[in-house]
Amino acid sequence: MKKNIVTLLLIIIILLSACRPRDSAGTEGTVSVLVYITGVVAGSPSYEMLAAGAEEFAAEHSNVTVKVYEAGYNQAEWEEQLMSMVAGGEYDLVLGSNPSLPEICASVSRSFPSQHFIITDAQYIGNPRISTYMFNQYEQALFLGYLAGLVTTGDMPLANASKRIGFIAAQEYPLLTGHIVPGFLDGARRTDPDIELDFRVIGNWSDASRAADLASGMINAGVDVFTSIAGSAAQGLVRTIAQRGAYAVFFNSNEYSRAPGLIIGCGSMEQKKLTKEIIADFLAGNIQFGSSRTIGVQDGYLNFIFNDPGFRDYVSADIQERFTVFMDDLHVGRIEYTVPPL
Ligand code: RBF
Repeated sequence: MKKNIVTLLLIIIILLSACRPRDSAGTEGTVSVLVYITGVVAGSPSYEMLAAGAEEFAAEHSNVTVKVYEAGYNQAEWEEQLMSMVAGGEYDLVLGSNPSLPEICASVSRSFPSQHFIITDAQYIGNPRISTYMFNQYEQALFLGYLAGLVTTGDMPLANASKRIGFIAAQEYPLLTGHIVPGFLDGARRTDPDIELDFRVIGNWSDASRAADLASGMINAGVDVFTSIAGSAAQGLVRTIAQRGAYAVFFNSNEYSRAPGLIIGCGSMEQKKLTKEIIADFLAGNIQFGSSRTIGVQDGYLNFIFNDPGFRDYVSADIQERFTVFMDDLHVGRIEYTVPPL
């Protein structure tokens, strides 16, 4: 009898603790974060910065633990994997970075309604457990496109007579086709309205050989300046421009040293800084769930990396000068542009 009562009490205690509402800082002021990588960390700067930011924050705060989980390239499995990761209720926060993640989180949220999600590189409004941060990638595409336009119409050694620039994408998705590609072409055409964009799609985020083949075909068609949104597959583009001689500009991170003299422009995205700020805000209970924030050049989350020999030593002086004026104007809001609705 006594044993039964003890067992019953134990069950009640366990049930009560499982049902206890959690505030954003967890139950004992500790926070357990799952960094859910929709792909593979290595070779994708946006994921590398997300994981590094979370791990660095955990190293600086003893009350924060971080687990980085790589879900791999099979997008059909992401929802089921995330569902099983959060099923145990051990994570106070799921952090991710991918435009397609909020929908998946919303679906998981229906089964686990108390789970909190914060997703960067995405826009989603209206779910009380999901908060998103969107980089203004139209803006980054605009200034990288402007530089590509100056180079393809200019007289640097590898620039040819055709006004043709290239874009290699891993796959098509709304943020890419709605903001990044149009922004890149808009920027380029501000230097010369006759510029054409050769846009080609790899089909996945890892096939560097296919990216190399596409790049080679595009060089044959007259492309002399490339960009890409292709994760680790972009290595194939780097290989081809080194073999054949062409330029490239890169989004989000410092890639100059991968092909000095050929990678002549790199944007930067402050994803690591943002990740650390997000976890700090979550700890402090300062995240506005249900809402989305857009951040760009004027907020200091997107920029161009001027201070690198890859730009300083290889881009002609007149192009550096014209591009610097454009970036200065962008910083002070003197460049007008319209971001299309997604
Ligand atoms: N970007 C990467 O760098 N590596 C990836 O593996 C990757 N996978 C993606 C998968 C999907 C379904 C989508 C929609 C985007 C992916 N991105 C990836 C793009 C990334 O989220 C971001 O939009 C670009 O890196 C531009 O900042």
